[in-house]
Amino acid sequence: MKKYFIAIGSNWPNLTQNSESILNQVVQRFENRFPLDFISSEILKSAPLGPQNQPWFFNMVVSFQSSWPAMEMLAYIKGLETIFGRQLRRRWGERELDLDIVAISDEIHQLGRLKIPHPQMNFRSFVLNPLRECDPNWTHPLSDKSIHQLILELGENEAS
Ligand code: PH2
Ligand code: MG
Ligand code: MG
Repeated sequence: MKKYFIAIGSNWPNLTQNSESILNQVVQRFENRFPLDFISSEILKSAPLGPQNQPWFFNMVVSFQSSWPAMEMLAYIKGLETIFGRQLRRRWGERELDLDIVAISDEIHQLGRLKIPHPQMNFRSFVLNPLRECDPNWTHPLSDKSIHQLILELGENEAS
């Protein structure tokens, strides 16, 4: 068993649901499928990183135990993005649903197209803060920094 941390984001409605409703539906799917030690953070609203002419994002993180290999989990979350109406648009642009594997216990994957921990996580407070809600004891396996330390450092960089 290993502990998955998955970031969920949305800033665009699909045909039938707004972003908040999409997030709640997705959380339910994850909880039904992966009930073991399932935890979800609060939903937070954050200003868009990247192009500014798009709505604010709704972001959160869920964590749970699973023995699934990373590539199977990647296929599963890509399937969910499709189910919830994800359309191909500009990079870092608006999206109905974005699911990213942020971390898997203390695993490091650096080869191929799946990088774990997510290379951008340290720069994203909308990932770090919800992750800390799920597991305040998580440590980044590459830098050995605690989640608390990463949040402090991000705050210092943003202030400068
Ligand atoms: N995701 C992006 C690009 N920009 N900004 C916020 N606030 N939240 C996101 O989840 C996000 C973003 C591409 O994945
Ligand atoms: Mg993303
Ligand atoms: Mg993504």
